[in-house]
Amino acid sequence: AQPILASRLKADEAIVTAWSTLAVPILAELFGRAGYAAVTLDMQHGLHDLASVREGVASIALGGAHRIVRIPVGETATASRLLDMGAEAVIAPMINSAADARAFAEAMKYPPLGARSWGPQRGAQLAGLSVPDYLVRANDETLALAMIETPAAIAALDEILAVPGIDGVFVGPSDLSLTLSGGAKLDPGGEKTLAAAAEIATRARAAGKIAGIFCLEPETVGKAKAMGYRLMAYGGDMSLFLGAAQQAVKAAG
Ligand code: 3PY
Ligand code: MG
Repeated sequence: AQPILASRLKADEAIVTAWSTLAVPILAELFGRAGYAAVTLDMQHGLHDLASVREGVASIALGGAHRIVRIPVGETATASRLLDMGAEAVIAPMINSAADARAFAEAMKYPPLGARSWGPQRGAQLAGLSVPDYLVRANDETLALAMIETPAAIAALDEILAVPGIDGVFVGPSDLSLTLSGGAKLDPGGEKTLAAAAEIATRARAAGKIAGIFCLEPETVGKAKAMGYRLMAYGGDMSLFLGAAQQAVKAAG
């Protein structure tokens, strides 16, 4: 049987996910070949659309990594479609209230937990499951991760964590720093942001839920792990490519 992202995270294993913003499926595959345990396709700020995600999740599987997708704000119907296409986890940005969390969980989970409509198609195939097995296992083995990136979300955190079907949280430190400072500054690695992140991880773990976070610096991955985070995003295709290309130009000059 193939490894299951949900099982690995629930067993407290640390997973680093690459961040795919360029809508080029082969790049998502190459992340896995490079050794990343997971790849996240970003439909919120990245260039991904449904067509590139449809091909991208299959490419991630070909590269041997776990398949995660981030939806645009509020697009809960898209979350259901992404599960049908084979995402193992969906990250939903700007979950600021228990009501936001309930709408997301409803799209992500089959009854009685939620109201996901039936038709897993490619999802069952990529999970390596028969269709009847997929029904039995999908609610436990696909993850709904709610992004915590505003003071409102922090205020509602315990209620968000208590929503049935929400498997964990995922911190967006850039938006969090922007909203915590009232729009004054982006400070994803700042003291105040990290203190808030530490608090979010503690509360998530206390609720028995998974904690994930976006990391802009490699050092933040270790710091986040020490705080209790287990899903860390680090490494984006655009900046990695630009950095490597700049080095090549320099080396050839
Ligand atoms: C944030 O830092 O706000 C994010 O959403 C990371 O992608
Ligand atoms: Mg954000």
